[in-house]
Amino acid sequence: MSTPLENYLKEAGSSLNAAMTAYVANLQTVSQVAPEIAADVVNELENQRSHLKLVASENYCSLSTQLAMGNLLTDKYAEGFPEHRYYGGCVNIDAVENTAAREAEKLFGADYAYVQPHSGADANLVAYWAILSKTVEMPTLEELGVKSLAELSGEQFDMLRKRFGNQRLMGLDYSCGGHLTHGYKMNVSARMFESHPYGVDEKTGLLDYDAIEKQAMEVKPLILLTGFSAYPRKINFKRFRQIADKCGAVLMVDMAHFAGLVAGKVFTGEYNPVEWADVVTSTTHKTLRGPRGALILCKKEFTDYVNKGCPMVLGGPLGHVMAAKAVALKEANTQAYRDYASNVVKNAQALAKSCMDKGMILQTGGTENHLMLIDVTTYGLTGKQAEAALFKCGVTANANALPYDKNGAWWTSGIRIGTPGLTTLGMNEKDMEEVASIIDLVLKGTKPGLTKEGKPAKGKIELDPAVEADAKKRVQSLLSKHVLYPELDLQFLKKEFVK
Ligand code: DSN
Repeated sequence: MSTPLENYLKEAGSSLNAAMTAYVANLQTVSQVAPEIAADVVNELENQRSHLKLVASENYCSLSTQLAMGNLLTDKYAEGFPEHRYYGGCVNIDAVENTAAREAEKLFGADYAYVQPHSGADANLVAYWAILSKTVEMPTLEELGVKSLAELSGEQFDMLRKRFGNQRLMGLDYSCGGHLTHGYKMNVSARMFESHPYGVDEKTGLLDYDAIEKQAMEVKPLILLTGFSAYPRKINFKRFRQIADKCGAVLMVDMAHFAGLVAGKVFTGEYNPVEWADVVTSTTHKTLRGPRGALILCKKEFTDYVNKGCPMVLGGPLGHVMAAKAVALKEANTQAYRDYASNVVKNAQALAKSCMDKGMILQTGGTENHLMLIDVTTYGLTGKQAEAALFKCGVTANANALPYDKNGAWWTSGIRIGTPGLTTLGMNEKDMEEVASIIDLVLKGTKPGLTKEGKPAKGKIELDPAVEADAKKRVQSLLSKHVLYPELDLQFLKKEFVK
């Protein structure tokens, strides 16, 4: 019996393409051990091809980026940092990490880049560790009267731990669009620090820089942190720098959501955090369009502290993922990528306008970045209901709390949508009109479901079947004009790998 690769080579003839060949070879090799995993990969391709991806934090990385991860770089331990490892034989991991880090520095104009963090949450922990290590003055061993930390008494150690751990962090409140790791009370960040979150203005939904300044002067945080998971506007980092300088804080920015807009030179000057912050963290897989992972950029005086991220905070770096970060960072330093980043914002603004033309209420009245928050209570729905109805019709989005949300963080009153994914597929401002129209159609055609007692249930929906059918048809029509990874022949992959 011939193998999938042999079948592909025979079928493709002269129309053979490298990406498809690599995919078939990869899946064939995987399926020799775990056919169900090969099938999952193909099913995920089908899933992603058949849904409009409006999750603001997701994207589609290139096949070059994906393929850079499928190799033996995963086999090497390399705790430490380049040329300073806890294992022998790291010369090639050093080369990979150095390439990725130098590419990040070039792309963002940063003094130093650290590309090991496995996720945005990890990157934030490393940043906290580095800032604490650099800024919190600790007694010397001599002052403590010991030759090594191991000799410390329990009491002395507790004293050191308290000095390190009683610092103040001031980040955007989770309920106003901040991230869990920015000092949310249930997150480890709020156990490490005394957390003093700032909010957004209740009427406008915007950051109020004067109010933040007043609060910062009262709190005097060690770290003033900005960045978000759900805020549809630009942030003035120059203003944040002034506030940090005035209150004596280290300025940290988590640019995970909008890193691609910084890389793509859409956010420049006072809107470019790298120019103003001491430490900047980011994921690599959102607008930046790289592999799942993260990085840190910092001013040179933080370099030695950030470099201790592994092993002080992180486990061993993922060599194969750092390789993929290098590929994606190179891709982001091209005119094609800069055009993409600019189109992400154009599309978001077109989508926001079309949504508002349909009567939807958008938080802050629009967007200046890649995302927007829609109040779905005007349709009589919770965010969770809207998310479920949209998903049934082939649209993926997520329920998201609006600032000071009466429905709380689980059911929510809003949905968050964004344009990074659709823009990667090549959709334009005209397509955004159709996307808004589909969202409106679905939400209008959805009613809250009922509990057994006949009361409206916050999590249940009743979706009009005619609306569902129409919306699905329109989603598929849009997606058929913008196929994800057109090099990959889904039907062939299904035939060979999904039994
Ligand atoms: N999960 C990311 C987001 O969706 O914004 C943040 O961690």
